[in-house]
Amino acid sequence: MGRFVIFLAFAVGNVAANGCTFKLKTFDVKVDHFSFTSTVTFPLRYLINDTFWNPSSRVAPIFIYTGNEGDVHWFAENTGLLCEFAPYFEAIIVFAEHRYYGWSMPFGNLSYSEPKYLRYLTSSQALADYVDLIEELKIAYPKQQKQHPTPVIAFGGSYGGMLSAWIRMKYPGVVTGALAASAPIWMFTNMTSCDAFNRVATSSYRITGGNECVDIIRKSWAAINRIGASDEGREWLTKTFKPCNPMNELSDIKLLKDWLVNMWVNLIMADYPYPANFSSPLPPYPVKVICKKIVDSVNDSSDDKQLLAGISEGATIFFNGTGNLKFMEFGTQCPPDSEVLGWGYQLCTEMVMPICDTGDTMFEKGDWDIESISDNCYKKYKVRPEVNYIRNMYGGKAISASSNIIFSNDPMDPWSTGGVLHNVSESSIAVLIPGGAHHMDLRPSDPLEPPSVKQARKLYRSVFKQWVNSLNDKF
Ligand SMILES: *[C@@H]1O[C@H](CO)[C@@H](O)[C@H](O)[C@H]1NC(C)=O
Ligand SMILES: *[C@@H]1O[C@H](CO)[C@@H](O)[C@H](O)[C@H]1NC(C)=O
Ligand SMILES: *[C@@H]1O[C@H](CO)[C@@H](O)[C@H](O)[C@H]1NC(C)=O
Ligand SMILES: *[C@@H]1O[C@H](CO)[C@@H](O)[C@H](O)[C@H]1NC(C)=O
Ligand SMILES: *[C@@H]1O[C@H](CO)[C@@H](O)[C@H](O)[C@H]1NC(C)=O
Ligand SMILES: *[C@@H]1O[C@H](CO)[C@@H](O)[C@H](O)[C@H]1NC(C)=O
Ligand SMILES: CC(=O)N[C@H]1CO[C@H](CO)[C@@H](O)[C@@H]1O
Repeated sequence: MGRFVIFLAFAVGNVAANGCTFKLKTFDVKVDHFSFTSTVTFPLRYLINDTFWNPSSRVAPIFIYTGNEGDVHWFAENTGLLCEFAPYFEAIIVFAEHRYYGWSMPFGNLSYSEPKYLRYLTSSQALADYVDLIEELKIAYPKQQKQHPTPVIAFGGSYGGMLSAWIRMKYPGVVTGALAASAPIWMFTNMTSCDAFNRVATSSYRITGGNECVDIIRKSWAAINRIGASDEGREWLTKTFKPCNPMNELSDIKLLKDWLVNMWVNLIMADYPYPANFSSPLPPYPVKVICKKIVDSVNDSSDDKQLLAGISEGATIFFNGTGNLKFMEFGTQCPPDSEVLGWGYQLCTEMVMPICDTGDTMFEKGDWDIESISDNCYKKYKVRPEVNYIRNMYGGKAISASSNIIFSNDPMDPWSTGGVLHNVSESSIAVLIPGGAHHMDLRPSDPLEPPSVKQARKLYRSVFKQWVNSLNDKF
């Protein structure tokens, strides 16, 4: 995947993304927003479509997607809501790229090379980037009637949704309201119990993939431990799962298990009723498809190898839909990937999200061991996580003073265990979307999506109208 090549191959031009087309632009932001002594800047990338913008409208807003941990195009391609709403609201549409991802590297190819360059990768710096960009856009796109302020609605899904909620909480004078879709802002220490995530994931698999599938996945961890104990077994695992490099060490087993855990989590998040395309194309209802493949392939066998071979066939559907994949992305020698490195760093600093397992789910039993996580973080990045950082920075559960935020969640999405599932104030509300998986409400509308998603969009439209109107009523 080698995302580092992206900024070398960068060219300004037009980009098509999912119905809307965008202009790709850059905007210089400070490397360190929280210092007056340094004025060093770097270009942050964003996508913009101003076709629907109506400067003579009293209420026409800026819609800004507060980009998360990846290339900005990826979010534009998988988010349809802004484009679908823009003509009605006569809005400008912007997708902003998160610093240290995609092409937006504060120190070019050195950005990930040393702690002194990586230290500006924080959610607060990213929010400050977006604030400066918004203020710049307000100037670049003035209203004809100067007394009319430009409303701003922030959008985001997952970590991007956390950012959209936080930017409204932190900068209420800049951002009028926020849609935080599947945003686990309470996935932090002492806000949710650490075993909830795996429980909800397992329940979802029981419903969508069936008990037999859950049973096979549950057994797979011990099977990997048994086979991976010998050199010969690891050779077999290497042949079967095709990591970037041979699994020579005993410690490589953990990488395989972590990679599979990630796959199961990503798969349930992406359980959409229509075909989707992430790292590779996925069929509709991919959980059902992949579980069926695995169950058929294991065929009631209790043989470790047959069980794991079945799992690897499922993994092939998930990752290798193109048939072009050379190896699976796990191992100690995979090519560097800024998404993996960057998110890894964020997990090692601010994003301390405890997940544990009591041994009665489809995942492996395990404690949340912050000491060993901290030591690994230090080894890898020379930093240690601060468990209460996010709570202190963004309010934790004490957010009843917030306003104009929609938190949307499918209660069967495991990330909803860290989501806001009840109304926290008059205008910071929770919307539950059964069957909505991980932020399906942001994705392009599709005839196959469940009615709950259509209803949620209807509600968003009327709530957004209130937000933009109420801002202007004050003038
Ligand atoms: C914005 O998207 C629409 C399609 O929905 C397209 O017609 C228009 O040309 C785009 N504008 C820009 C500036 O790319
Ligand atoms: C960064 O890129 C320059 C040339 O563009 C190259 O000379 C240098 O070795 C690269 N540095 C790293 C750390 O990759
Ligand atoms: C899926 O996405 C990849 C990369 O984002 C792209 O190269 C490919 O053409 C897409 N495939 C389909 C079927 O849309
Ligand atoms: C499944 O197992 C049964 C009995 O063990 C066997 O007869 C059958 O051929 C197997 N099916 C496949 C597809 O391997
Ligand atoms: C992906 O699929 C192709 C075609 O079936 C196969 O040759 C290749 O080995 C697969 N890659 C991986 C990593 O499984
Ligand atoms: C929160 O309030 C909104 C509107 O007042 C309502 O539609 C919604 O059902 C409430 N959400 C929950 C989870 O009670
Ligand atoms: C579930 C959890 O993480 N509980 C912790 C909450 O905070 C106290 C004091 O810091 C800890 O002792 C608990 O373990």
